[in-house]
Amino acid sequence: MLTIPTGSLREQQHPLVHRLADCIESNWQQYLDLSPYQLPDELGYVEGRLEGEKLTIENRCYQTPQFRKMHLELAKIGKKLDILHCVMFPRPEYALPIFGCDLVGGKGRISAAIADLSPVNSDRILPNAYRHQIKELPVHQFKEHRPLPDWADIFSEFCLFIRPNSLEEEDKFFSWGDELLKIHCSYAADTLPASPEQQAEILAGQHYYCTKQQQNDKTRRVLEKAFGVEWAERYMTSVLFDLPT
Ligand code: 18B
Repeated sequence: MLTIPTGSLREQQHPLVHRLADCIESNWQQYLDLSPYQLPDELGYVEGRLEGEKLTIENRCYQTPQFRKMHLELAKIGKKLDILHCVMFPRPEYALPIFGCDLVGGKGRISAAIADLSPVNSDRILPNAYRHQIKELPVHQFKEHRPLPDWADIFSEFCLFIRPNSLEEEDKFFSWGDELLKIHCSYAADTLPASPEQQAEILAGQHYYCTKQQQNDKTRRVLEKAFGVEWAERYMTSVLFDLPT
């Protein structure tokens, strides 16, 4: 069994980032058979400066028989910005949705917390097994739901995008993310490859997902300011949302 290193950047980050990073990795360990995934060499751990603040990016990346790439990225810009970014890209042979999660915060509070299991089949509806289980989860109330931008038509009907308003809401978001991961990882661990026709559809759906995520200007702007336009483009298209082949 592969051992995931403990600690690191998350110890200096917002508690919700820290807890969710640990939770993601423990679900991965518990349900899936992980092996390392090699990111482009110089992009595993990155340091830069943004407006006089130190910017640190730490990437952890794995693959399994069902997942092409499971990426957990933590980033910190001085005291200004704390980020958790996570995407699980299934291999296109499997009819599995894409788990994605982003936490963005700064100065001690989280401003954006988003988690989804995004369908990539042509009808863009989650498999029934997922829908049944998600519908049975406890319904959490949040005071502040945030509107999704135009590019975000990739997300499912269950997509949760909020600004947590209290520790209790942070806990509720954490539990929701944990539940989605448990449903997803346990289903994925037993899933069999799809038919060739379905596989072509899945590949197209994953391409669509990645090209839409690449349009997130808020992510791009942070990276451009710290590392320049070309670097940001390369990072978004080769590390965050590379297209499957
Ligand atoms: N993202 N996010 O991952 N993004 O990567 N993120 C922001 O309070 C980064 C994903 C998503 O309102 C913001 O407004 C950086 C995944 C959505 O227009 C900032 C990295 C998902 C929004 C960043 C990163 C995802 C959003 C603004 C690389 C979903 C709202 C924060 C480490 C599955 C977009 C705020 C909008 C926002 C930055 C979603 C600063 C640098 C996987 C929908």
